[in-house]
Amino acid sequence: MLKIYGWKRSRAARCMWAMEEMGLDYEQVPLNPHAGETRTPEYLALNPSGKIPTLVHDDFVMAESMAINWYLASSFPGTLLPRDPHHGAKVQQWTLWAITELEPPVVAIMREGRRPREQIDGARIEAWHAGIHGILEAVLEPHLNRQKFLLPGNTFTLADLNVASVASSLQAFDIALDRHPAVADWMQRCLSREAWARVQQKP
Ligand SMILES: N[C@@H](CCC(=O)N[C@@H](CS)C(=O)NCC(=O)O)C(=O)O
Repeated sequence: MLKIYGWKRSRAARCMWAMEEMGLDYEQVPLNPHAGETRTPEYLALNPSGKIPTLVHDDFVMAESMAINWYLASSFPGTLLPRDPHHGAKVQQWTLWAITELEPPVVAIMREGRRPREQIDGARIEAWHAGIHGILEAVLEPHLNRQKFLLPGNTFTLADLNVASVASSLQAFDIALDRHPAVADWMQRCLSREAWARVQQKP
């Protein structure tokens, strides 16, 4: 039995996306952190950081969305995680790039936007925007100009899912992709997948 804790407006969405891609049967417990639902003693016993997502697979408990996705893709083999060790390593490379290079400035912009209007530092937001455009231009755009998906072989893999799940919030923070047409096309390919559409129907 697979159970994922977290509502879709969180990093739990990327884990549900992975399970939807793999056709797995799972239960979602749509915890809302803004309502204190991640700070109950029951939830803190599962995940002491009080963050979502958490995956429970029978009696095995996992935190950290990207580690959960690796666990899912390696426990339920399919096309998301290629067998070739070079490809598996590339999945890790892209995933780490997404969470260490791309996600931090996106989260910083989100947090800055939550401050009282008079305290928002527009110059800092602009610098984060410039940084994001810089790495998209230097890393993702040239790569996706050469191939349809992140790994060789024209196949959607966990690398695409993990990176697109981070990039899916760019638009919400006014980071337009029209300056990066190959990235925009790839995002369209990833986010038009039925599995992602099914996640959007969740609470
Ligand atoms: N590195 C963790 C981050 C988890 C995280 O920060 N989750 C957010 C929602 S996306 C959360 O639970 N925030 C509520 C809080 O910090 O209290 C992961 O990828 O799973």
